[in-house]
This record gives sequence, C-alpha cells and structure tokens, in this order.
Amino acid sequence: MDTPNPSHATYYIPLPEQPSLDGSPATRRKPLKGFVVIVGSIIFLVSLVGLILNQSQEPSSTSPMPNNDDKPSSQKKSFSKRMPRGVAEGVSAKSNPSLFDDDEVSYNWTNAMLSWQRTSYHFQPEKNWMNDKKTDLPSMLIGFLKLRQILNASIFTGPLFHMGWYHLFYQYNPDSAVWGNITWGHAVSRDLIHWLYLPLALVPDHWYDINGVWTGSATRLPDGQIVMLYTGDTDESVQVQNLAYPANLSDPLLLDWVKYENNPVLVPPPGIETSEYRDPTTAWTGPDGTWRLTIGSRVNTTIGIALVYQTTNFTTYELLDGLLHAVPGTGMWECVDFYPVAINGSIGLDTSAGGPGIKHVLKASLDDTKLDHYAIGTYDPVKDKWTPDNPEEDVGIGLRVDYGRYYASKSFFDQYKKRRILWGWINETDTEIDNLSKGWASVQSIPRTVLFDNKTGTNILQWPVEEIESLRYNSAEFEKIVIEPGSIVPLDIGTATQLDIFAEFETELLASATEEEGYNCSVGAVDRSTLGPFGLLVLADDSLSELTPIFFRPTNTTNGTLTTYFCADETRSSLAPEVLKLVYGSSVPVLEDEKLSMRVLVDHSIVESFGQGGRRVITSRIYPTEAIYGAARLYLFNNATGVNVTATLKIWQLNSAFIHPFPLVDDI
Ligand code: DQQ
Repeated sequence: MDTPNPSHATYYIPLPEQPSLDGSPATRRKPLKGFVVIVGSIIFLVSLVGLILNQSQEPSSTSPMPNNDDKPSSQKKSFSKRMPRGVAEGVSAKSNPSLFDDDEVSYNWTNAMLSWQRTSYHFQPEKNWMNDKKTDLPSMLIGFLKLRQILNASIFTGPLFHMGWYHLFYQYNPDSAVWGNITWGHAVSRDLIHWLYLPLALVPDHWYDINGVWTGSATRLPDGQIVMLYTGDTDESVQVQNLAYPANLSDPLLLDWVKYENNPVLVPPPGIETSEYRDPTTAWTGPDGTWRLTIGSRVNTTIGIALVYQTTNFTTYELLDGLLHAVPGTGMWECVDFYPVAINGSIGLDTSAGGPGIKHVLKASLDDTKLDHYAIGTYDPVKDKWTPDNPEEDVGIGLRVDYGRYYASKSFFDQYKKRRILWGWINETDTEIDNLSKGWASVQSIPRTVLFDNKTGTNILQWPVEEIESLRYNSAEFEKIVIEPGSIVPLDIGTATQLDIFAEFETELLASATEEEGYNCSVGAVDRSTLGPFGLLVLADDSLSELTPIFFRPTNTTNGTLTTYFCADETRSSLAPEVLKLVYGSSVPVLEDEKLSMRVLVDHSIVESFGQGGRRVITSRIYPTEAIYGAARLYLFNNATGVNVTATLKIWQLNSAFIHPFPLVDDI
C-alpha cells in the first residue's frame, strides 16, 4: 500500500442528513483544490441523493436500516423462531433468539457473501460450531517431535526443534454448526496467530460427561505435570467436575488425553443447584503451599458467586468456608477467571503470584446477560476472599472486559514470554439458519495481553499480542487530515477487509460546547453534538449503504467535566434485516496529556476496536452484503457540529494467518 494520493482524501460527504459546512479543507486537499471541489461536488450530490433515499426508509434516526418490508420478494425466505440453544441444557444461550416471527423473512445470502464472512486471521475451526475455549496451557511446551512427526510434517523445518507450542482447546460440535454434542477441539500454534488443527482432545463418552465435555482449565504443577479440570454434564444433566491429564507428557502435541478413573472429582455441594456449577479455573497456590481453585455458581436465584476449593492432589478437594466473592443481582457466574496483575510493571504474572505490588482481577461471564464483567481488587490469601477496590464497580455491575459481542473469556499466563493472555469467544449475531448455510459458527478473538493500567489505576489494558504484527505487509500513513464538521473523508488504502489501523485524533473547538447529561453510546453515530461523534467508518461501501462507525463522542457535562465515550455502531453495518445490529460502548478514561487514540482490527465479519491503549475494547460482529471483497472501503468521519478533527493514522493490510490441519503421519 503506497502513501495515498492526496486527491483521494479530498471529497466530503456528510454522515446522514447533515450537509458539509464550509470551512478549512483537509490538509491533503490543497494542491488540487479546483478539481477536487468539482469532483467532490458531483460525488457529494450523488451521495446526498443516495443518502436522502436511504434516509427515507429509516425507521428512526438511530437505526436507519432499510425496512424489511421494502425488500423485493426474491430476497425473502422464511425461518423459524425458536428458543436459544443451550438454555434448556443448563448453560447460557448458544444461539440468538429470532428477531422475527415465523412468517417473517431472512436475507437471501449468496455463497460469495457467506464465504466472505469467514475470518482470515482469527482462529476458527474448519467447520461446525465452536464456543468458548478452555484456559490454554500455561506454557510453551519445549521438546522434540517424535521422529515420525518430524519426517512427515513437511511444513516445518529445523527451528521446530527449539520451539514450543501454544495449545488451544475449544468447545466444539463435530457434527453441526449449532451448539450441541460438545467436545474439546484442539489446535496448536507457535505464535498464537498461525494454527494447526489436531484431533479432538476429549469427547463425551462417560456417564459423567456424556451430555457434554464443557469448559475447564489447565494447571501446570511444579514437577511439569499438567492437570486439566473440566465440567462434565452427566447422563442425568448434573454438572460435575472431572479430571483429565495428558497420556504422554513428552509429546509436544499432547495428542492423547486420559480421563481420571474415579471421575467425577467434584459434585455440586449442598445448596448449589445441580445445573449451576461449572467451569473450574486454573489453580493457584496459597501461602500454605496447597492449591486453590474457584468455580462459578449462584445462590438464591440471583446472587452470583465464586466457590473456593483447596486440594493437594487434584483428586480430593475441600470446599472452603465462605466464598471468594459474591454479588447480588448478577445471576449465575460462568467461566470465572481470577488472576494477579502487577501494579507497576509491564509483564504478566503467574496465577500463583501474590504479595505487595499486586492486585487481583476477578472476571465472571454473566449467564443472564451474556456479558463478561471484571473488577480489580485485593485478594486475601489467608481468608481466600477477594474485595473490589470500588464496590460500586463490583463484578457484574461495573466494567466489562469487552463492550461488544464477546463472552466466556479466559486468560492464561504465558511463562515463555512473561505475559498474561486473554481470549474471548465471539458468537454470531445472525441466525442459526444462516450459520447452517455457512457451515460454521463463532470465532475466537485475537489473543490479547492484559496489564494493569497504572495511569488510571482503575482498569486493565488489553492489547493484541505482538505476534499479529507479523501479518502486516503494507502500510499507509496519513498525517494530520482535517475532518470538518459534518464530513466524511475516504482513505485510499486498497483492499479494506483485513486491516490493522492505528488512529489518533485531536480536536479544535469552533464553537462553545453545550452542556449535556445522560449521554451513552446507544444513540449511535448519527447523533450530533458540538464535540462529536467522530472516528472511522469501517467496512463501508462507496454509496454508504453499509458502514460501521467506530468513534469517540466527548460530552461536556454540566459540572464542567469532559467525559469521552468510545463506541461502535452496527446499526447500518448490513442490509440483511435478520442480523442483530447494536450500538456498543462506554465512557473511556482520557488523561490530560493524552490524544484520543484507537486501534482497530478488521477481519472480514469481525472488527475488534481498542480505545485509549486498550482501556476499553469493543468487538463487533457484522455481516455486510455490499461492503465486501474489493467494495469494502475505509473512511474518516466527523459528525460534530463545533469541532474540526485532525486525524493521524497508520494503517497496515494484514496477511491471512495459516490455519490448517496438522499433517499427522496417519493423514499423509
Ligand atoms: N459454555 C460451556 C459451559 C460454560 C459456557 C458449555 C459458557 O461450561 O459455562 O458449552 O459459554
């Protein structure tokens, strides 16, 4: 990607409804002003007509999608309304409730549209359903491959001898693109980006897991042993915890797993519902040298809790008095994650780390809302209790791990690179029928490093693992592009479906800002105020019939403070009516000396957006019908009425990751 031709960044189109204001042109506009004004005016008029036509179909200013009734009958097909999968089986919903009644319609997807939705550098299985991962093995496994594997794994060369593998285990249905028959899929990677699929690791084949080998976590013991605890759904639909371990620790691929002969090792204790007891965490050591682990549940229907167990051998356990933590009103806690973070420092910590200079993050996936929440606090390793720093921002009522489509996240400590890595499951927001047509459902997020934000002291920082930068192959830089109030600036970057974008924004106030209260992202990008919104339009087509704004929205509150929101607006991301399209986001801390900044990863139907260095993250799941392949474009926009916005960007195109079956000898 070359540095863009200035003439491509010169015409202005308003985001909906508002014509461009006169004002100083973008920096790159000057050399070709006359020509640009003519071309720009033509494009502006054409676009304006298009927008007006489009607006005339809008049901509301914040949801300007074409009415489903306006679709030609050739684009309609029926699908059935059904209850979400998973709920009856005692886990969180694993499909979307239909947005329509039985006699309503779905978009007529072409194969080309559906194929485009498959991601290129996010992990997903070759086919079928996937949901959350297990906590991945907390180490790089260094060792030699068996000779037969070396000789036949022709994709590998010498360095393999000195390199380890990251293992990913994930909830998988080998038979279909909908949730059910849950087994453990398995893949390995040297760098968390390129993956090799391996045979299934654990399948439901005993009474104690016959209804599903559900979520679990690995713990590495000091002698190098690996133990895996996982939830099994029994033949009577009781949730129990089971133990498994690798059959051969000297196999770097850990192909074979053994289930402990006396499983289950834990059953629901008195007072705990048999269908609300799951997802054991990685274990950590207490001051007495014994292991602790926590399991999520709920009591009194609405109180989310984390139970703590103590063990020395992972086969027998003692349930400790009291709880690690409980929060009324948050419901069942799934996939609890509990880990230390260094208050000052740029490295991650082993799960057992403790002592001065360390805080602990407690995360729960709320079954009731399908949202991942966390809070930062202090862990008392003697009482085995965790206390939030700010009770008003407790688990489930405060911060979210990701404000978009993201659930059941889990972290692990990568001792090879001394970092904590977080993954989340990105579920679909289209229908099961669409998923069956595609033949697959769900994607894992890009693995993210997690650190405590010692500038704010109130949040974690999430950032894509550095290895993703190895996919960058072309870059374009845009210096100080001025985006006038009510305008859109196209960025000429070539193919815009696999991108890594870093953008900084500065504002120049043109009018005094009005005061406002009660803003939140939900009004979307068509909202206008003196100070915002402004940002990027990703996966947009030339006519702007589809677009997804990722934006900042500063607000000037009545008490004189400036609060900035970081948001993503999916409402016009797709012409397909049945796709769930929401506006996501939250306020984001912006310190005095900081510019507004965002990093945005675009990978076909996934957009992961990191605001202010990863203080807030939003994952968008979108299904464009027009803004795909070579028709996908990237724009800057400024929908504020009273600020000029200056944007400086660096944009990389990303290669596809290599994600394929491992060429085991038996397959060759
Ligand atoms: N997924 C697993 C459960 C877990 C849920 C079942 C989270 O163990 O609670 O597939 O999505």
